[in-house]
Amino acid sequence: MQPQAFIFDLDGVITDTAEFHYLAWKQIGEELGIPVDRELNEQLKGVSRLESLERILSASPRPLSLSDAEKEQLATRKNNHYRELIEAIRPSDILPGITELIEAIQASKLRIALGSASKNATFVLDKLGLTEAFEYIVDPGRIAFGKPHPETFLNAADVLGVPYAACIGVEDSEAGIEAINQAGMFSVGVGAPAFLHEANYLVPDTSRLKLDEILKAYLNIT
Ligand code: B16
Ligand code: MG
Repeated sequence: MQPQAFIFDLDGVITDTAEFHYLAWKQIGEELGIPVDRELNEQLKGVSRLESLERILSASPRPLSLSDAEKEQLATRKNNHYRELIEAIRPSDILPGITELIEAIQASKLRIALGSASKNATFVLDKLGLTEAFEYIVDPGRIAFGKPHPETFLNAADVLGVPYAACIGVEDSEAGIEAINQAGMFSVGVGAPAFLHEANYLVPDTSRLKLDEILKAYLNIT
């Protein structure tokens, strides 16, 4: 089958907002007496705000029992801090190689959608000046099951009207790679093999994302 569409993750793939999510959760963790280190953070990438909080609470060294209202408050505080951190994002914060990759995809007449779990995704894309590049942006508020469930990616393909097997998903998170694989799509991972070994094609960082290499790998596997 020939590929027809790319579905991109946002945080950690298009721009380094994954680091800002980490810093914001780390601050909440410090308030709660729960160390949020980079290893725990790998389990938070791609996962919704409330599910991320649940995973942090599960890592607590002492038993914590919080009401739903208290959890909502913590999640809101995390988001307020995150919003402060992303306020200054500019087009120069697009990660290396991404602009070139998007241009190459457009020149090849392939379709492009965004499959992010973040409710801040449209804000970030606007700041980066990239909104127009995406034909469709998944609204995570309308997704019942977040990553690692495949619904985010299936929704993008359904709206584009492209068969799942003709889609290529690009992700920096373990949960996201699982979601793409479960969707029956070709998965491209950006990051370390320790976390992303299930990816069909893996690069260490975004500067290594080259359209011709990705298409070669896709055609070899499908
Ligand atoms: P928000 P992605 C995900 O975005 C992040 O990786 C994850 O850390 C975050 O918790 C999730 O979005 C929800 O984000 O709190 O802004 O709604 O990687 O799927 O683009
Ligand atoms: Mg991500």
